[in-house]
Amino acid sequence: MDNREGVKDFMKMTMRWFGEGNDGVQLRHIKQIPGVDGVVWALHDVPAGEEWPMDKIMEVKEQADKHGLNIDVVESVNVHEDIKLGLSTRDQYIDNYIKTIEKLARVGVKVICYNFMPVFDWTRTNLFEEMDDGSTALFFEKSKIEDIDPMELVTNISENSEYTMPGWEPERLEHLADLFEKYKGVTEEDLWSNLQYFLERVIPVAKENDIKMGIHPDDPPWSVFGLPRIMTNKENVQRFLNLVDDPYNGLTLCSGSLGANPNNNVPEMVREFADRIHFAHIRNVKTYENGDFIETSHRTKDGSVDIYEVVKAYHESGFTGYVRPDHGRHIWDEICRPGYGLYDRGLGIMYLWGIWDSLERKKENDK
Ligand code: DNO
Repeated sequence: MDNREGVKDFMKMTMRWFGEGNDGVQLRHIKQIPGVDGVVWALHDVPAGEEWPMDKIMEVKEQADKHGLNIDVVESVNVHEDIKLGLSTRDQYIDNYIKTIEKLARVGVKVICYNFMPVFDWTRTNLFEEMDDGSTALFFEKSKIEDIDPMELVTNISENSEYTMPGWEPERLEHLADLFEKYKGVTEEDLWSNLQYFLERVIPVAKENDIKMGIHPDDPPWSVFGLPRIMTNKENVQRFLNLVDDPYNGLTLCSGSLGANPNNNVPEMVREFADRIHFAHIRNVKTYENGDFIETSHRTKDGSVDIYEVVKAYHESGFTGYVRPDHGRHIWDEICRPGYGLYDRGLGIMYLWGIWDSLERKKENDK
């Protein structure tokens, strides 16, 4: 029995899981990490824009149930490019999105994470950058991205990983040239209005089904390859929330994505948007003056994001939403999906609980 059962005023810790047998991290491993109650999941083999099949959803539920883990959070139901592009074909894809929301509600899903980044989801230039201690981590080298052809980057990334990474699905990226062509002339303002169109159709359905939608910020939070990106900073997050001013239109606040830009004050954003944050990704990055960044351990001292302050901001806001440790480094010779090993994410979870529990104890003692 989890000793947090019945405790209502705590963050709810989860861990991302890619399916049994799909990578090294299995439900029985996740279950052994203290304070983790659920998995963050998706049907990774269903292409964006298609309706998710109920039998496959049920299969996930049954597997998780066996381990006593909840499946409250889905990351991601991906948004088809035609929706982001505002093409006339978008309505059929939005219809499918809506049907998926309704099906997910039937198995008790509470939060759906998605993003609105054109073509590329998260972008890095090296998946296994060596750190001084011999561990490796995801790295973004700004000058490299300015010079590299997007197709070359896709090839490099896929050749360096035996896994298909979320957001880097080959069947989508094989149409890269065509996609770039379609995005020619699409401005940030176009993206805003296409996002609004999507939200106006989807949020009422999410609300009816009691599922909170949480958009993920752009990673990194600036334009790559000349493509427009809009979920990048505090002002734009506020603008997003105003597009449909409803609690069901909320955020997946990712400290590592937003934190890659040193001008973003993540703890401040947590405090400001706490009541619209449904899902928190908490991880650290070390940023450099030239715009490069590397993913570090969660510990405040190791990176540029003050994770202690981030957790404190959640704690003081009375946050009871879902959290995941997000990415980790690759340590102890673990062979794993880039960013998603068991060991460093497990360490990250314990750091986050360590901060939370000591803040909680202090609050109790101060009463
Ligand atoms: C990368 C993830 C992203 C994230 C999506 C949300 O590891 O953080 O792929 O899941 O942007 O839709």
